Amino acid sequence: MITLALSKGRIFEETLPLLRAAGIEVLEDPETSRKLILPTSRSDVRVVLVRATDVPTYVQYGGADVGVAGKDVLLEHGGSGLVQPLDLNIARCRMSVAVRDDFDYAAAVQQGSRIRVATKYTQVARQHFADKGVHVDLIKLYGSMELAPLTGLADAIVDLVSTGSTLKANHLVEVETIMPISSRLVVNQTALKTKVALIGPLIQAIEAAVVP
Ligand code: PRT
Ligand code: MG
Repeated sequence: MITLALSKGRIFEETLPLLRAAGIEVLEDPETSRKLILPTSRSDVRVVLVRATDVPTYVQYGGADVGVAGKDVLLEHGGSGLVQPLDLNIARCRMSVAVRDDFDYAAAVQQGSRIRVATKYTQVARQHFADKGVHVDLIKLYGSMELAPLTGLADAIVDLVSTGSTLKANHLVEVETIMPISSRLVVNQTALKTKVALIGPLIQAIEAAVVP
């Protein structure tokens, strides 16, 4: 049996075609079902639904053998106990620095001011500003980062951007792109060895279906 950890929403939706190409149909719709374990058309494959940020943890400790997680989530998790054989090129976006449209970020950086940055992505943000030699105080948030500059909680945020419409609706502007983000297949290090007969072909079939 292989247990595959997915999160509801964009990762689930965008993983389905890859699974289908590998001959796996998920038999229930997570948006209408209340089940957390979904059967598939293969009796030896099941899907478990977990929060996006919990996918690496499930796979690391063997609660799932395989999972799909965003690079953002994997960088914060650290990746220990995980093998990352494939970039699936799905759920794409970018991680960026954004500020209120009336905040002069370039001037603040040039003056060497300490900038208050709110983010869920403290590891990536710390590294990014250290590399640029920008002095920051990081404030950890778990959601709605866009609100922080509007309320005076922070000068800037580090968040994911895809269309840019969320930033625009909140009078924020992107001032730096930190990195492109997509989702990766992650595999439990031990399961990759002990269940290689099942997991090996699954990785190959998914790899063949990835749209570059
Ligand atoms: O939503 P929930 O709190 O349950 O969990 P989650 O936000 O961790 O999960 P989910 O499903 O929203 O995101 C899963 C993964 O999708 C993330 O880890 C990213 O790798 C990837 N992804 C791709 C995105 C986006 N695009 C994205 N646009 N994740 C989040 N967003 C958010 C962003 O944080 C911002 O609030 O969408 C908003 C910006 O979108 P635009 O289109 O207005 O720019
Ligand atoms: Mg979300």
